[in-house]
Amino acid sequence: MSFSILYNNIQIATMTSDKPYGLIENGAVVISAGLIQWVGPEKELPVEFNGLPEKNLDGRLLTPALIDCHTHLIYGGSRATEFELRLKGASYEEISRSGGGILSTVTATRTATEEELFSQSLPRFDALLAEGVRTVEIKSGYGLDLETEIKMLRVARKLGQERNVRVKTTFLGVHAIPPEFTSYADAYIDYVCKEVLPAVHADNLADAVDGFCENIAFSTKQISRVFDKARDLGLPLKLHAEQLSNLGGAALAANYGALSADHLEYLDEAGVQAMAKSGTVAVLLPGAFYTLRETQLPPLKALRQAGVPIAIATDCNPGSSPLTSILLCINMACTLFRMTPEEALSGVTRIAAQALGIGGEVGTIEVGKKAELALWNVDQPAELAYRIGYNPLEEMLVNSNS
Ligand code: DI6
Ligand code: FE
Repeated sequence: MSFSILYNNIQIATMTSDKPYGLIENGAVVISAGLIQWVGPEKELPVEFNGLPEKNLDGRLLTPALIDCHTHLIYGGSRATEFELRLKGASYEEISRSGGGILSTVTATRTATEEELFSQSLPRFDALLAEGVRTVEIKSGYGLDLETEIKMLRVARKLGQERNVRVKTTFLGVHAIPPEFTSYADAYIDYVCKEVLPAVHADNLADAVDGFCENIAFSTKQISRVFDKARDLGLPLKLHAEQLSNLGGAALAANYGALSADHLEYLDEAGVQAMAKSGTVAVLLPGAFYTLRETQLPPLKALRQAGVPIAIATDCNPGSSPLTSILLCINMACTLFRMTPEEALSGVTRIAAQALGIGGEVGTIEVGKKAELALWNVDQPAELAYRIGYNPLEEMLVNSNS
């Protein structure tokens, strides 16, 4: 429902880039018709807004609603057994090569009905929303056949409708080589380009296209073929690159003008430069780094120096990152990657929006942006990064014009 309201007595982390957190002390925000109409220090409020219904927010912290810009949260089954195997010494790569890993989730996802997939995924989705998230990117990639990829993407759309939040869907058909195509990866790429991607696009089920560029998955040459097709269809691109080794995937993505390249632990200087040149966002995923007990850190200093925008995300998936907490993700980005709390918060707001191509709509508290705000019971923004396993969300302030 649409209404006009003035919120006052707030500390506002606008997350604009002009000063740390874009912070406004003793601030006020006017929202109406689904949009932010005014934001600034309370004492500068224009007279035209006098007389609006007011709500005093008791000095609490207001941020843009958070954005999780990289998840695989729709899947069947669980990989707890694989977790146990890894603790006994098996590596993620070994498990993957012996038919476990992503392929075991593919079997469970193919077997599940659309309703089962929805009900298994909803609690993961809700866990994210409970911590102030209002935009979630969700990838396919556990179907690897036309029917199941479509089933996953339909469930993604339904989750967004069910909770009335923004879901951006990403087609990740080139996530792994399905069992039917073992030793025929190029034939699988043909199938994806000729049948699966066009059908997914015809049903308007994909907002972007992603791939897994890795020795255990697809080469840069194979990814290029999918990117060419996606570009023909007018779909934005993303890429899982340099997660376990350096194949030059990030530079490839950058050369295609991709929105983001994600993971990036093994990114080299040439990749950093290519991303800087194209404005491709680096999406870092501390949950996967933590779960896989990775020791190679993403090149944070080089990314900063080159001015590459940096987002962070949960990568919520059953294998390498069973993480459904955006606040823990923020904490991990600081503790594991040494990002500053301000960088981490920008990484789940302004820059995460950029990684999804929706930077003009959400991600900061500015006039004209969507009125999707999170109110926190904390004294300063760094507390959102500092606490571990604690959720200080007071409430979501959302104004929709529909
Ligand atoms: N990289 C990842 O970390 C996830 N996918 C990918 O390409 C892992 C997915 C899984 O193990 O199920
Ligand atoms: Fe991922």
